Amino acid sequence: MATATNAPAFDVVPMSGSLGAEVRGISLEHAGPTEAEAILSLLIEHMVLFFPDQHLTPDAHIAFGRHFGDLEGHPNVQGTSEHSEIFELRASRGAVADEWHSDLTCQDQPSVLAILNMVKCPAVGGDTMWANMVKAYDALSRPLQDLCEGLTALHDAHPHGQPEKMSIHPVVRVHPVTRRKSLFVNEHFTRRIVELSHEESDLLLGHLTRWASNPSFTVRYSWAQGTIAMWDNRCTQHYVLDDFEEERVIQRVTVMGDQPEAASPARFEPFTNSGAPGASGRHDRQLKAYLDAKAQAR
Ligand SMILES: O=C(O)CCC(=O)C(=O)O
Ligand SMILES: [Fe+2]
Repeated sequence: MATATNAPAFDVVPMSGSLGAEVRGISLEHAGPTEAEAILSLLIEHMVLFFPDQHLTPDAHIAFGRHFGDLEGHPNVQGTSEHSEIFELRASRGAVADEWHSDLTCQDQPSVLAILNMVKCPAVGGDTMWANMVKAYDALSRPLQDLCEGLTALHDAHPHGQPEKMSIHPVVRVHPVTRRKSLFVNEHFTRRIVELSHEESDLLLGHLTRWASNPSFTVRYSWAQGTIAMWDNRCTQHYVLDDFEEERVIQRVTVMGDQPEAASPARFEPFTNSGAPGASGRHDRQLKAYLDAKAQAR
């Protein structure tokens, strides 16, 4: 049971040792500000929440999302929903997010949280996994934590067919509510550690993105139609298993307005070698183009 004084009592069952809890005993359709506040504190504690048997209409889904901030459908990908606040994805095979990611880190302001409605799911397969990025950071060695805290990384919207859309974020960020540090690079959107050479960046990014998906940081959820899931996008990553044949339809509302805060100020200059006459200069071109455009915009 949730324990905060005067807070509504829900049944809360943790789903793994790392993150995630199933919440019963609440109708999200009838949730008001008091329930929303209690849900938000549960979300901060468990990072991802699952509410089975909700069967929300699109309007009720949007109304529930509005308790938590401004909504945006999807800035880069055309969904199929008639409601602009809802991003809908239909898949019968493939076309699922089967790469680990936090949502929209290709933007200067990635999403704060997402609320997903499982409209139709296969009888078997199509589970989603989440990973706890606070744990992923905490379990790094001290020297690697120290190195990562001084670094930033370039993210782009290549997975959305728009590689020219880029943003730079700290490799380690601080959660605005808990003040806990978390690892903030992902295999889907992150291209390059800005302050390292491309060879060093490949090595470190490869390690960090593999590390972030270590099974002991994760929870795996098997869906039923009508379940609502809600995740804190600031300190988690997720991954959808592409192992199903039947139709799978999700609708998502996305709460925007997050500005990632660095755990410590950048300590090093960007590394670009793109002026180099040799073939190796090409590896730095994307980074150089982004830094030049930023400098011009100033
Ligand atoms: O289909 C899912 O389970 C999650 C899809 C996803 O990555 C998202 O909605 O951000
Ligand atoms: Fe996602």
